[in-house]
Amino acid sequence: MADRADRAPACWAGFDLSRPLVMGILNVTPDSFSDGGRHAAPEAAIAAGRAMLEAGADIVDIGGESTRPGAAPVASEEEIERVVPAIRALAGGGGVVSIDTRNAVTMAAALDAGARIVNDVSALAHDPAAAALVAARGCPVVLMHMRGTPETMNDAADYADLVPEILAELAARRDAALAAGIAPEAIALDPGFGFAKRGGQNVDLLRALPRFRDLGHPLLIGVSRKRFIGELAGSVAPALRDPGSIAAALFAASRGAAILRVHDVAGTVQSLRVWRALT
Ligand code: HH2
Repeated sequence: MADRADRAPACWAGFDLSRPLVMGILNVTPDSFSDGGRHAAPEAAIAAGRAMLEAGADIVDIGGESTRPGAAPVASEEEIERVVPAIRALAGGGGVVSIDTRNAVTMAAALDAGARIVNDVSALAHDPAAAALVAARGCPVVLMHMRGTPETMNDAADYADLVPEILAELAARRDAALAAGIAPEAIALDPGFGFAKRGGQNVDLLRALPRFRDLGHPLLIGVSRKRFIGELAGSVAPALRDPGSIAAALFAASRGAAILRVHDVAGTVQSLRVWRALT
């Protein structure tokens, strides 16, 4: 255990990691699985992002392409048009913004508009130019585990031995990032809940978080409103899954998660405050 604690990074992206960070989800899309269309207009997106920062979000994660199972890709030009107004407004007001994208040109446009962090569900595998871009910009990056693409990932969830395979595949993406010149301290890792994982596999992954922490990078956990939360809660629709999502986020925090990617910022911030006061 001492070894594990020694290897846990103390900070990431300029944040002190002695408490879990809250990353608010802002999908500027017409088709995201739980909030599609709600923030598609720039004014609505900006207002929602400001409300998250006021509620205590450390980071607002802005995405212009849904990655729900079966989602079709969006052209980068359209993705950039969707995300840049919200990035400019929120970063211009002093908020820390991450860009949730698989495309290098969108990463570049978002960083130019003031985003500070790149969050890539393909772990920089989708776009051959992405790793060099992140290395050149020197920005923090989240590398998430996935197999296939959002269109195909549901057919790629067969594992002989779930945790060791995902650990090895995520470590390989981390090693590719290091080989591209990305600094080790810039990297956060994410097991990728719901991405090429079926119901109970997500539960097994959550329970195995300490093994992911042993990779030596901060862990980001994105369980908010995902299908397995709805299943565990008893067939609950996506928009009604925040209480179950918070329960899973607190469990993840207790197992070493450093960054919690959530829809319900206010609820998560309050729950974390109480949980921290009691532990
Ligand atoms: N999940 C989603 C999108 N981006 N990034 C990371 N690092 N980890 C995740 O688990 C993750 C992510 C999917 O959720 P959401 O953004 O709510 O929906 P959609 O992809 O439909 O926009």
